[in-house]
Amino acid sequence: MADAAVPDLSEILADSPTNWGRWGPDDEVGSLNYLTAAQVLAGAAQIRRGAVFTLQRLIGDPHGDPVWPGRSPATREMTLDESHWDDGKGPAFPGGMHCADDKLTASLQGSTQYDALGHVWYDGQIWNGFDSRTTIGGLSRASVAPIAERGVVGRAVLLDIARHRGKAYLEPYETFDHEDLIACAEYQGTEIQPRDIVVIRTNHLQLFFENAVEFYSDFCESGLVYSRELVSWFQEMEIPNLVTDTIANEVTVDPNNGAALVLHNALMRNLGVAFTEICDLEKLAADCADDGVYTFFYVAAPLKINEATGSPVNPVAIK
Ligand code: UVW
Repeated sequence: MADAAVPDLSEILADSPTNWGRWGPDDEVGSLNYLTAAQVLAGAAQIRRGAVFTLQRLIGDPHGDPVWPGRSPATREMTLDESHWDDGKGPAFPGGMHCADDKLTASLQGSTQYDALGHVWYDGQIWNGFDSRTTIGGLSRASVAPIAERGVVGRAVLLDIARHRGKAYLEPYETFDHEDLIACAEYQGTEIQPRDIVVIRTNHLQLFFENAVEFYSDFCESGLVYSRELVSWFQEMEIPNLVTDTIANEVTVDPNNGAALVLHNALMRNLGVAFTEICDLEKLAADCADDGVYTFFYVAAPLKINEATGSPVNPVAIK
């Protein structure tokens, strides 16, 4: 239910930049278009040691799966295992093979994931001006499938905001902006280059793993906060992809206007920036702090799921 005291996103974002039409009227991958062959080569040039880091969180983590309030963590169920043969009900394969099968019931936004560009909207239009009615019954425009089809490969930079602030993790409601990203890069001795995939560590989800009940009792994740200047910076820097270790990549409720997920709309809907959420950046961040190198080759391919609003993914960082 909308709160009458909170301005509509159309008001908040009235003068916020957009990239609609930049890649033609049928474009469904937005700022990922910046990831040209030159960016793939610039990314590959970051490989120095052959050190590989996978950034997905474990689905079915015994310590819990952090999800947006209202979504359920994935459940996995065995559909075939040795008990079927114990009970005399296992299939009789010629040669006597036994096997195990299982199935996953999962929210496509409920783990480390890519959002489709059509995942959020306001004013009846999704990314690139497509009608929001194209989301009914499945995203016939700007689903995750076109992102999965092209893949996401390029040079990436880790901005360790928690470390820059001298903290183990950022607190609920704690915000930062593009100036903080620039300051963090300077502190790290790193340059954020145009078309870099921006990877931000807050380690905010440590709070979920310490006490999930408390984490959800007053839910407001730390993260980037909207300003027109921040959106212009993303546009001018031609940032293709925002990757973070929080559930929603931004402060949940904007402290300046009370609206939820403003950057989902300003960056994803309006600029076409791809969002990758709920990453585990701890091992990568420790390595970057250790060798002082915060840039790397980033490769991610969400699953090709027809008309889906998002997809699980296991991004890979290579240094
Ligand atoms: C919501 O859609 C609420 O969040 P996310 O993009 O983090 O899945």
